Amino acid sequence: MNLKALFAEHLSKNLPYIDSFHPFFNEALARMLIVGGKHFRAQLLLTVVSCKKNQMLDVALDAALALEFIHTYSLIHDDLPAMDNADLRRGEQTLHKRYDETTAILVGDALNTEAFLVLSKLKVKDSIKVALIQTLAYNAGLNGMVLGQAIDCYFENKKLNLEELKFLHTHKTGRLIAASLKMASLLCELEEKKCSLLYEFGLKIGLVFQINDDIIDYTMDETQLGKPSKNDVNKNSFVNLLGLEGAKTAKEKLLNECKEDLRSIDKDIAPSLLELIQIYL
Ligand code: GRG
Repeated sequence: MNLKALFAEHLSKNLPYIDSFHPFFNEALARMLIVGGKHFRAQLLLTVVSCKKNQMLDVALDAALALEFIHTYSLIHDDLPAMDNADLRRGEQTLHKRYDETTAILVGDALNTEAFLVLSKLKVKDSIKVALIQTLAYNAGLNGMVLGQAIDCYFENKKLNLEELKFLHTHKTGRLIAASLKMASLLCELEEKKCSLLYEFGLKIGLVFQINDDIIDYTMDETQLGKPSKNDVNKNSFVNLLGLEGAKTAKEKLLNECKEDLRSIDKDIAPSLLELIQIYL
């Protein structure tokens, strides 16, 4: 079974669940996870672990679960009326539309905290467990995705320059992607130098991911995307700042740099990661 299918199966068997008399909380909790997405971050982590320490794959599946819980929480909150006010996500009604705003906020909160509970139960050395928890907290939280989102929301309708735009998206999108690779490095106990090179590579590929997302937002329709398109008109997107052709050129340049970086970081990992990147970027 390939890693994508393996993760999808693991996720379907480990959906968060709580016994209570709430009539639909479990259904809401699982909804966006069942619908699923590309599982890009989970696949990044699993790819590195399968190349460097395949015997850790079972533990890595749970670490990947934690990443997808965090990522899914961020999308649920991003879609809320206070943020993007989106009706569609992953080709489905967003949670606040299907249920209500309160449920969507609380499902996001639950997935966020559940991610750390999952990590706290991993069967690894305490030092690795702490490092994994720190890595996810640092990159998803104040030092990463949350700060990026705060800047994105505050500066909607206010134009940022290229450096500021990169800062925003390195935090909002890049840090969680980079965390996936760092968590994999920690699980495989890779040397520190390689761990930080992979993290830096993750930040760069995260930026490519974001530029690509801006390009597809501009060029595809809602049915193709499974979420509202042309949603970035008032936002600080790479297409708005550089134009469509400029964004495409920037993406290709950065992507080529990433490919070169990867080949020099680790010869065992490079082919499989390049294959994964090729699929989505
Ligand atoms: C609410 C704290 C908080 C943060 C939200 C990730 C995020 C921050 C907002 C999403 C906005 C967005 C469209 C960003 C572009 C890049 C991105 C993260 C796209 C969505 O991720 P995919 O493409 O989604 O991996 P799937 O559905 O495939 O999992």
